Amino acid sequence: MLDINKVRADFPILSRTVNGKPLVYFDNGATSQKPQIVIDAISNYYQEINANIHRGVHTLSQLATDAYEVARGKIQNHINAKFAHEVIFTSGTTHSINAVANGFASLLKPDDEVLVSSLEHHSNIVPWQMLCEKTGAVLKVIPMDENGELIMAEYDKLLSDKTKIVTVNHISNALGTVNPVKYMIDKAHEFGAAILIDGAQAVPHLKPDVQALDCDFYVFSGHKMCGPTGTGILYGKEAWLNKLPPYQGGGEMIKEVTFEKTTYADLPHKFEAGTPDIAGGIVLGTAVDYMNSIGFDNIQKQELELLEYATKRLLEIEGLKIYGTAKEKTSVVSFNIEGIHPYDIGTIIDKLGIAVRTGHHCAQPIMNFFNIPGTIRASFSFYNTKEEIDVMVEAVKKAQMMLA
Ligand code: 7TS
Repeated sequence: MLDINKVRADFPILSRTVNGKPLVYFDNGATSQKPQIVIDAISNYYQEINANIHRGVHTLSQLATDAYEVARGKIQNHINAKFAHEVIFTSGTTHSINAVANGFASLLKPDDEVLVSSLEHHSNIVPWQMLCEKTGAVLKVIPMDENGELIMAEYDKLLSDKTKIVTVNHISNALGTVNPVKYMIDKAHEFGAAILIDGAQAVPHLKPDVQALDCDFYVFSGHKMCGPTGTGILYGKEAWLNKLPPYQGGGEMIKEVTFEKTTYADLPHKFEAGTPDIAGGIVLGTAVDYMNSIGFDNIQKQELELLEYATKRLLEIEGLKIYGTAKEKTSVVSFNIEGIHPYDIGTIIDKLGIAVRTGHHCAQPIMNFFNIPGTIRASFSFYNTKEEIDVMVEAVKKAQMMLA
């Protein structure tokens, strides 16, 4: 069981006020808050061992390099990657997806097909469109239904020998749908296609096992799982990472450079050009340790309770509609109130100290599907409480009265 008061005490920001009211932070889908241990680890790094990595023989450089590689090992263990060199540090999910999409440019030819799901964040749509523009490959979309669930019968029909890569999120940021990724991975492989799983919204809620999933790529951001901004991971199976050309050229990613020819470094360095966010990578390891110390069973139990409670309480409000009613859903409630623009509700409840996201959530095709400009999205973390949900429900009712 979670001792919620103890957990909340780990997050200094949760005790601040906003607009004179206690902060209610329900924008966890955008980014999570950070525990003190993560905040301290950032300053410890700069106070104790700051140096560039993989470069000097000097002691600090060794210490920083060791800490960076320890963090890589922690992430390898966390996602159960077979090798540490399959774990590439990036600046976030967006960077990771672009690295893979860019790599596929050398492998695709006109009329090959790329399958994306209709539930994607823009960062898992646009890089693939750019890839298709570059190569003449065709982008196909896996449709969804009114509940916000992908239609697997349609997915099965779209797959063919032309399919070269499938890309889908593990969990939808706008609706909270948990997608049947294991089924989708196995199906893609039946057709010899690679598959990338965007785990940006999954890693705050669950511990992915990339070997059990058997996905070819799994990508995520550190900042949504209690880690620092500017950090992310590209996991790729060794064979795929060896096959793809590097995304960026520069220092650290080479074996030998002459003006005639450059040879690339081995994994993972081939994909890590330039000086990375060293502190960020190390502290992402701290964040992973922190999440595991809370325990994903505890996290899921708390978040499921919050999801059920928020759904029930919000539906008490007249004219309120929830978007995203999938059977498998994480702790996200996207909603609108009849006749009121989501932005107006968001603005009023912000005055009452409540942070939610309003708008299209970088998922415009989902909003188009429902024929709405956007939603109000409350996304809960394990450190949120039912009392906070009560505060939000009362605030939304107040806003509704003011705007009616
Ligand atoms: N994929 C998904 C599923 C996401 O939810 C996000 C960010 C990204 C990719 C991009 O991650 P980044 O760290 O590279 O920016 N989602 C959101 C959100 O829902 N609200 O703000 C950011």
